[in-house]
Amino acid sequence: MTGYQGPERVFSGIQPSGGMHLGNYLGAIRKFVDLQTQHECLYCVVDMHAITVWQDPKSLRDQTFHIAAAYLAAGVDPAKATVFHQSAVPAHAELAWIFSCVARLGWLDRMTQFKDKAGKDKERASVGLYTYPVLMAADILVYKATHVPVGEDQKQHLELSRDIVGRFNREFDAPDFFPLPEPLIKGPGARVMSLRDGTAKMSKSDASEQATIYLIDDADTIAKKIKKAKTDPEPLPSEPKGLESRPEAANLVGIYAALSSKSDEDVLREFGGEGFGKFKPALADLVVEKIAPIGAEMRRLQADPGHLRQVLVAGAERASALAEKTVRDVKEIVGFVV
Ligand code: ATP
Ligand code: LTN
Repeated sequence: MTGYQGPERVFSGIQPSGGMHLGNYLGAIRKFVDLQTQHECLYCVVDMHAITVWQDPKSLRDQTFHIAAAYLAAGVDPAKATVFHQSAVPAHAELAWIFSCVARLGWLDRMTQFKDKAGKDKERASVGLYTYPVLMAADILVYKATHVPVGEDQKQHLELSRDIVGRFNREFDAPDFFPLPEPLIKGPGARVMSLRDGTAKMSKSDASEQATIYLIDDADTIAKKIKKAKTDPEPLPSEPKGLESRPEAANLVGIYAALSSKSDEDVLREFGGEGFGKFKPALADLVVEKIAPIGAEMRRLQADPGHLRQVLVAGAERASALAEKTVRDVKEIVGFVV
């Protein structure tokens, strides 16, 4: 618990580390759009996080514009929400250093994403990949954000942010200083799985292009990927219980439900007893209807990187004003000469 009394604020970020996909849309960006009308929101392109694994400098800038384009194309309005890139606001890195002196090695040792991403040879992983969740905590707390819309995979990182807040507020005897950020995870689409393996999450970095529906895919490509998606030979069950040991079927039903704002029950009421020969074309039509227009708008926006740059730079200016105030106060609390 903290005694934080400040305003509610939403923060989230996406790494410019590859093509935006259906999982990013359903798990994150779609929520960003819904939240911007009721809350003060900041949406960041976290380029400093992206370089925790190698990024070719020749493509990083374009990838940053790609994420910004996805935000805007999906409906994030820079007049309502602050859209910016992380590296333009040095306060994130400053607070991350202080937080790295608050977080304990034991906490970071438990992070499953580090284990997954570092793979077998963790001696060769960057130090940044290891301290990644500390920078993430700084992203959120430099704005004293109270709510963080993310997909299911970020739950553990959010818990670490909360641990950092608890320890900071306690150790420095500043019980009201930082809020405990709440993850906003629930809802259909919080965990979209690969089209090739219903037990692995859909990811920017999947080796198979066929596993992932990119927001930039055209209608034809989307339809082909869904047609080829891995399934089993059984017809769809008439109730969600029947999906329990059928991860691929569960994933496709989940995508249909998330995009049509229905429950799995409703979808199975409609398609229960049908084979994939009937369900897949219906799903392909729905994904094309909802995603292809976003892709088209992204292409239009990406053709004018000058405009995207302006949006990011203006956003960074607004974000900096908030972030610098927090860092000044933190320096005071920690005992630095200010
Ligand atoms: P990578 O898989 O290469 O690590 P990513 O696709 O997970 O990258 P991130 O930038 O790490 O992309 O995630 C951006 C946002 O999208 C986060 O909120 C994350 O939780 C969400 N997200 C990512 N993949 C999925 C998914 N398969 N289902 C639901 N949400 C997802
Ligand atoms: N780790 C997140 C990206 C991220 C983020 C954040 C999300 C970096 N900083 C702050 C929410 C809040 C991911 O999706 N991989």
